[in-house]
Amino acid sequence: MKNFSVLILAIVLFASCKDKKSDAVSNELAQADVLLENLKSLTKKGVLFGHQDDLAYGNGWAYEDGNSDVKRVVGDYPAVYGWDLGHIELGDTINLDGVPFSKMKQYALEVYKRGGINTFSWHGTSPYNRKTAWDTTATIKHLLKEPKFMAEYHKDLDKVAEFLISLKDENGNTIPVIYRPLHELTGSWFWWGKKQTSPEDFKKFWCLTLDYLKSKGVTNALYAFSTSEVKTKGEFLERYPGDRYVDIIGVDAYHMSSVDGATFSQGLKKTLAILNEVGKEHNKLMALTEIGSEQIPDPKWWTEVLFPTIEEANLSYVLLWRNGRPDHYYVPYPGQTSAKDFEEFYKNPKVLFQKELTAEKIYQKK
Ligand code: BMA
Repeated sequence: MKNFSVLILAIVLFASCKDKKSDAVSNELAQADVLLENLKSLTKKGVLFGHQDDLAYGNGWAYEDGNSDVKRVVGDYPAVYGWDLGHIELGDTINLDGVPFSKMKQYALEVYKRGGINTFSWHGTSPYNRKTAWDTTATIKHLLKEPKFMAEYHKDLDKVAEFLISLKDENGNTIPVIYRPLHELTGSWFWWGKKQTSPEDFKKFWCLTLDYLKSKGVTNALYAFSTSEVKTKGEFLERYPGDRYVDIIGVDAYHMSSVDGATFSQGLKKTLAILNEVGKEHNKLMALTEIGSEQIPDPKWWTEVLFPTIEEANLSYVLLWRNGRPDHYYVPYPGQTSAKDFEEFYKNPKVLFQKELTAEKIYQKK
């Protein structure tokens, strides 16, 4: 009897990892698929430039309609806008970095209306002990074994689902977005991290997360699977949940101040070559889902470090991290050391900002 239950459980878990998109395709899903297809062809033209929390705050300002540090320097908005859902699970009205969820929703609509792209990550607190995302207790193991903690996680996902579904335009159409849960999964600093979770448990958890969101009616999300920097293809694929559960593959990579530009570039190029191998074999869109050099001390970082590193990498987008504090920012503001170089980078025809993306009509079926 016991073996029989185990068998049934195994079948259910296995099946749950295979079934995404098997249902009738809804309008919203078709919309998200249009976005995915258009992004795939756009990769041939260039790489989209993105920035976390771009419209919410920047150097010396916060919540001023229309403002953006990127725009202050180059006169154009980024093409991709990152937002984080951390603390939505607590029922808070502002996220972990102080962005009101109501504002985030308003920005996401504004972005969609001008033909930009929204991507969401989730630095969520642990459903096991409610410590921060950076808690390194082996959490997933508990969630999979103990229904009371899984129920907590489901409650968290309910809030995420509610938010994603609420992203609608004036005609009631749900806005397609990129959702990037459980990110930097090959690092060991989040509760879902490598040392805290076996590959099998991670894959199971990824699939049940997506299945649960879908069961709650989320049809407008493309899913990004994003690791931290990896050294081998095996490392990248060890926790990969399968093609049906992933739309975009990516890595997060930061240029630390202790490392010179050439060394950073060389290392990241190796990771991007791995990403390209996997992307080709699995037919996935690729992205640098987070990148940056904190405070950008190198005046030529954009044209001499970033661009040469990503030039041949067939990426859909690069997302620079947030301009959160005077000591924690990743895009320049007027007068910043690298601002002039950022203007040169902007002019590069292979790097696409909002104006170029708007012309592409990314949400329209071609
Ligand atoms: C980190 C830092 C933190 C922030 C977190 C989530 O990289 O920017 O200050 O809280 O991302 O956005």
